[in-house]
This record gives sequence, C-alpha cells and structure tokens, in this order.
Amino acid sequence: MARLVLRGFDIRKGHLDSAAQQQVVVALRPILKAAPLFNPSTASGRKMSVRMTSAGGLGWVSDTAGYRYQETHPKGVPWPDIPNDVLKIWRELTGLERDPDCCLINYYGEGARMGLHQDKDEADFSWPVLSVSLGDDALFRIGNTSRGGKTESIWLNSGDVVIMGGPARLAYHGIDRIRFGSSRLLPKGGRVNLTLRVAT
Ligand code: MD3
Ligand code: FE
Repeated sequence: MARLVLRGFDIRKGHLDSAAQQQVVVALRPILKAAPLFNPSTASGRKMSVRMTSAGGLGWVSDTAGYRYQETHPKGVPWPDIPNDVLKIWRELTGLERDPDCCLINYYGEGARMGLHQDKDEADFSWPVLSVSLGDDALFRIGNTSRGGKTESIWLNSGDVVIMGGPARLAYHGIDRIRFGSSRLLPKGGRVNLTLRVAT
C-alpha cells in the first residue's frame, strides 16, 4: 500500500486488496441494473467513448443541453444509493463528516479514453474528490490548473485510490488509454472508475 504524492494528487497504490475490489464489483451489479450505463454526449454533440452512470442523491449527466448534476438517470429513475463499502473508503481517507452526494461510475471498454479536462460542475471546490480504480490498468495524465504546460503520467491499477484536494482539485486530468484485458476483475474486461464528489 504505497503512497505517492504527484502534483498534490494523493495516490494510494493497492489501497483495496482483491477481496475488497470484488466486494465493490458485487455491490455495483444491482446499481448498473437499475441505472444502466449510457454514452454521454459532449456539449458539442459528440459521443464520449466512456460509458457512465451514477449512484447517490445526484448524478452527473451530459448531453447537448450541457453538463450538469441532476436527481435522476436519463431514463427518469432516481439514482441508486452509494454502496456502503464505497462510502467507507471516503470516510476513512478524507476523514470528513460530510458524505459525497455523487458517485460517478465510468466504464472504459476497449479503446475508451477521457481527454484532459477540469471538473468544475461542483458548487464548492474546497471539497476533495476521491477516485477508485477497478479492472484494467489505465494511463492517467495530470496537468496544471490552466491548459497547457508540462504533464505527468502514471499508471493506475485495480485497487488504487486517488484523492484530489487543495490545488490538485482544479488540475487538468484525463485517461489516455487503458490496457484492455490486463485485469481479470471484471468478467467482460475493461475498467471501472468511481469518483466520489460533493456536488452541491
Ligand atoms: C482531479 N475520471 O470522472 S479519475 C472524471 O479515471 C474523471 O475515470 C477519470 O476524470 C477516470 O471526471 C480520472 C481521477 C480524477 C477524478 C476526478 C477529479 C481526478 C480528478 C476531479 C478533480 C481533479
Ligand atoms: Fe475528471
């Protein structure tokens, strides 16, 4: 369980062991059934390669009307609750009294990526964001708080947890690629990333 701090990103390598990872995957199954993954489109109307859904009081959606948090899945149902195992990770690592109101679930199939971006749809950037990686390895790129400049990359593996707080909260970041098939955690392969956020 190595800890690495890169540009203010607090990276806990192997925070979840294989049994804990499997437990989270089991908890995600009914969530994905009630709130299926969808392919969001960017504001410009292009489909993202990453498929998404959410758990919690609020979920993140993106369509031609723009990016926002809302209380329901695009199919109209409320988002399922955030699993307790996942809340436990947040409470333990952030030490905060406040629970996140959104657990964004990103699924990366073969060839999926996420371009460099900032997360700015939340009301208060003083709350940290926590990310849990599950399944295939992913090449995570970290930039600066404004566009351009040098970036650094690090491979995230299944079970890694990253905490973004302080100045890192507004850093540009993205996923360049995944190593499809590098993990056997998910039966169909690919990568799941959970990000826990306080949105309001
Ligand atoms: C830094 N997800 O959902 S997780 C995202 O692996 C997102 O799916 C990537 O970027 C993924 O917005 C990266 C790491 C991450 C998540 C949220 C952040 C880094 C962050 C919010 C602010 C700053
Ligand atoms: Fe992000």
